[in-house]
Amino acid sequence: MRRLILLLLLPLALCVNAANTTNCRCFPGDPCWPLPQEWTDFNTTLGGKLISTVPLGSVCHTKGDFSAYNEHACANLIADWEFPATHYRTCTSPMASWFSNFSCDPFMPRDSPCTMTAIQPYAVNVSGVQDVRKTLQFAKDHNIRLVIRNTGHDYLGKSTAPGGLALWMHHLKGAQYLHHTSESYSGLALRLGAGIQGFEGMAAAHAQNKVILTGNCESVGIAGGYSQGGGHGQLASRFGLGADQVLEWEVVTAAGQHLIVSPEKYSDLYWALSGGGGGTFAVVMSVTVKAHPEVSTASATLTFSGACVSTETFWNIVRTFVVDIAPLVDAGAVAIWAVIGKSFGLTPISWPAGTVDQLHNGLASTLTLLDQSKIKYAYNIQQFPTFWDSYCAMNPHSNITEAQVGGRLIPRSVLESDPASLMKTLRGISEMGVVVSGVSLNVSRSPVPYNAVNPAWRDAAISIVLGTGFNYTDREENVRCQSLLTDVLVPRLTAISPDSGAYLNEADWNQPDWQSTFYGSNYPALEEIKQKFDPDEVFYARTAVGSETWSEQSDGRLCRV
Ligand SMILES: Cc1cc2nc3c(=O)[nH]c(=O)nc-3n(C[C@H](O)[C@H](O)[C@H](O)COP(=O)(O)OP(=O)(O)OC[C@H]3O[C@@H](n4cnc5c(N)ncnc54)[C@H](O)[C@@H]3O)c2cc1C
Ligand SMILES: *[C@@H]1O[C@H](CO)[C@@H](O)[C@H](O)[C@H]1NC(C)=O
Ligand SMILES: *[C@@H]1O[C@H](CO)[C@@H](O)[C@H](O)[C@H]1NC(C)=O
Ligand SMILES: *[C@@H]1O[C@H](CO)[C@@H](O)[C@H](O)[C@H]1NC(C)=O
Ligand SMILES: *[C@@H]1O[C@H](CO)[C@@H](O)[C@H](O)[C@H]1NC(C)=O
Ligand SMILES: *[C@@H]1O[C@H](CO)[C@@H](O)[C@H](O)[C@H]1NC(C)=O
Ligand SMILES: *[C@@H]1O[C@H](CO)[C@@H](O)[C@H](O)[C@H]1NC(C)=O
Ligand SMILES: CC(=O)N[C@H]1CO[C@H](CO)[C@@H](O)[C@@H]1O
Repeated sequence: MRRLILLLLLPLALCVNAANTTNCRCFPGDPCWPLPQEWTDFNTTLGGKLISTVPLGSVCHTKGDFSAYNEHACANLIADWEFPATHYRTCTSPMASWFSNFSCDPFMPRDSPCTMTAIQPYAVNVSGVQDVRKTLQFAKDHNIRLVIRNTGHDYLGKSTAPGGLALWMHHLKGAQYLHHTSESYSGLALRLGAGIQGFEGMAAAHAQNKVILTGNCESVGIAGGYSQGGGHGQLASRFGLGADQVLEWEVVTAAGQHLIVSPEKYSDLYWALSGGGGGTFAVVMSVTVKAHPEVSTASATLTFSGACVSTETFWNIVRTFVVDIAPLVDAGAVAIWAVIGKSFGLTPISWPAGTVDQLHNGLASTLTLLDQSKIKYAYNIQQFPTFWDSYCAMNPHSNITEAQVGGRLIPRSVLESDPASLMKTLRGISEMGVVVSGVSLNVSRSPVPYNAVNPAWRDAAISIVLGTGFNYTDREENVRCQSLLTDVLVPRLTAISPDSGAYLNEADWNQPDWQSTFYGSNYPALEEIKQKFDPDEVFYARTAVGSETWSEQSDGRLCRV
């Protein structure tokens, strides 16, 4: 009897093996792709939480599998396109449109076909640990590419998976205020569900008269790519990066284990998750972060145009600003600034625990030069009773970034020893019509926190992000701008900062040597931890640790190299 079963099973097993002789993830249309009934059964085990994705732009198209043209709905979609909420409310739409690959693009002619090859066809609307476990199992059983999606802010396409299945974390919205006691920290903390976004986390902290680290863009998630990838914000000079705030991660591992991970328990996984990048080590269900006391905050915005002065004068003022704010930054301030052509905007500089007088003094050299150059400027400086008030009043609402980006962390040593060559480089880039933005901050910490944050962050004075425009209708132009970033612009920044790196969340997705650039000397250790906790490589994200063992084909199919 036993022998008979074996004999019966043998051809079946062969058949399963033959299902894919190539080393690729199963792709829609392949014979190995689950049958409609299998998806339905999977949906039943999930209690109906499986979503068959419909591309956002379907209402703007008359052709293709997903076309559902509706003039009014399409006009509304285009009007709201730049708002992050248009995308983060969906389980598919990436804010970096490059990763939708111009399919179902609302800006394309309405008769251009709406298909869905570049984004994931299915998502699971996660509401708990069991949903994650079942999805992991289904993806493993059917050899399907899995991706973790939170808000879709990612610039590098890490939350988008052609032919894949997404774990959509957005609805895990719990927030809990607590006392946390461990060997390394004893104090107040917030436990935040994986779907909590900056504005919700800040509000939860504010309700207790506390603050937590969040991004400048209020809709970036906290537990996902932000805290796992580093995470800067206006409190970073005072308290460190987002990853430095993490006390505990609640995770589900690739093997389906539900763990609480901390510097004391599963310390290697804690280390990797805290700065080693999202989407690759485990599925985070919630994060517990330090909550800090509120403080009175001084903050200022400054904008001016150099249209009526020489380029020389304009950049001399920019240099004065960038160099002379260093003492403010060391004392706890963070400045968010940008140069677009001959316009400069500081939006804002904020200094928790600083005073308006001190802040004004720190900006005095810049203002004096503006006066001497007879440049009109808009300057607004205020003292706020709390950081919350400052953030609400001074921080502009962020739209999605309609640009392709490249970035570099500029070390403090470059700013101090050779500001002239830094400025020459930035000016050269700016004169090519590229947006140059900077976040000036000081996240040096002593001792260096126990986590996998790229060591280049600890020496950095500025995180520079370059933006070449994004054209929704001209793919070739974007390809050209992308090559410009990869081949010309970012290398110029690298040339003046050869030993530094880049912020893995705000960088060129095509960055050569991304392992050392994004992760620094931590890469080998991160690879080992990836091997240990995800030996079958269930988790894959572009430029994530371990992702070099896969390559994406032109149709989006993921294959082992
Ligand atoms: C307009 C804009 C402004 C920004 N401002 C800032 C800023 O001020 N400071 C800053 O540091 N960054 C900023 N960023 C970058 C931001 O931190 C990254 O885009 C980050 O990856 C977003 O994380 P998310 O979870 O919200 O997004 P997603 O795109 O959904 O996910 C990003 C990555 O995290 C992974 N991930 C998400 N959730 C989980 C989870 N629960 N478990 C495991 N992995 C997960 C995903 O798989 C993916 O790899 C900004 C981005 C944009 C577009
Ligand atoms: C899953 O089931 C729910 C509830 O029955 C249904 O609304 C949804 O459309 C189903 N999803 C798929 C992909 O069929
Ligand atoms: C943000 O997007 C909205 C909607 O597209 C637009 O009206 C607004 O001008 C944008 N704001 C900025 C600062 O670009
Ligand atoms: C996802 O699940 C949440 C509950 O966790 C529910 O409120 C929401 O409507 C669901 N969204 C979709 C698109 O199914
Ligand atoms: C940060 O500030 C401290 C002084 O508080 C200084 O010693 C250190 O060099 C600064 N680091 C950077 C990278 O600016
Ligand atoms: C995008 O490209 C098209 C075609 O080349 C061009 O007509 C259009 O002006 C471009 N749009 C922008 C915003 O640059
Ligand atoms: C993206 O678009 C290009 C050009 O249309 C196409 O060749 C390619 O297969 C697409 N890739 C994906 C992942 O959809
Ligand atoms: C049986 C099966 O699904 N085979 C697929 C394996 O992957 C290749 C692409 O690499 C597909 O073409 C096959 O259809």
